[in-house]
Amino acid sequence: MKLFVYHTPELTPTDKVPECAIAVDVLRATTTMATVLAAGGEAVQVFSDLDQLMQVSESWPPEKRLRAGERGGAKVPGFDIGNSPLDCTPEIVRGRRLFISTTNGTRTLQRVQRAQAVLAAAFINRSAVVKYLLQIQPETVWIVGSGWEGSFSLEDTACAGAIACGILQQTQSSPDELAGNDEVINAIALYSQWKDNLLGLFHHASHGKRLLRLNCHEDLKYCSQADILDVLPIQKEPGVLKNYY
Ligand code: 3SL
Repeated sequence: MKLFVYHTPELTPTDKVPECAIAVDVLRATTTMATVLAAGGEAVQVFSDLDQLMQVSESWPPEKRLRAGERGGAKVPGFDIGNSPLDCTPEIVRGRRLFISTTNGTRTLQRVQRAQAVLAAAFINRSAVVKYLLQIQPETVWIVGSGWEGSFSLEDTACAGAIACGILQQTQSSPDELAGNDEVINAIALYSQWKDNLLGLFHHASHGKRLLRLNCHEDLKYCSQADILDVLPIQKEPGVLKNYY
């Protein structure tokens, strides 16, 4: 297995696709997606365009759908919820499909949707992602951070490092054997420095600060927990993710 880390979707190669692509948006889209599927959501369907989301979800029975819209960290008017994983309780999401559009995370999933396997990862489901990779052993894996509007984000790269460290812990391979690009070594170093204080790392991150300004302290705390959900959002058809387990 060769792992490649890309800090943003814009940095991924355009002339090839990997066997497995992992979209990461720790704050907060992929954390929310994992939470929804763990809470009994039927599926998560992602859109980069808000109007398209409204159009497609219109054909879905209202009691079977939940529309989530976020821009700039805030809920989009007219949507059921924004992008807080804390809103996605079993009472609210069970049996429903989440139609979701966010600033960066849903764009990342769309960018990699032609890969053979497409997963959504965050700290909360890191071990489920590692378990899948060790079981399937894809030859090429891309971990793609969502960043913020084209720029690097600390938390997504740290999560990429957490996935890489999880693989290294359970195999005999060295970082050099696993790494397909320098970004992997960088991600491992970042995660190793902050693994015992992920919440502290989020406080240094520009998007963490943005969410704190929006009073999302509890969201940050929730997103900083590692390995708490045995759930793996995996693409079943373009843009539609369900739980693998
Ligand atoms: O950028 C995104 O996709 C979101 O996760 C951003 S936010 O955390 O909802 O503000």
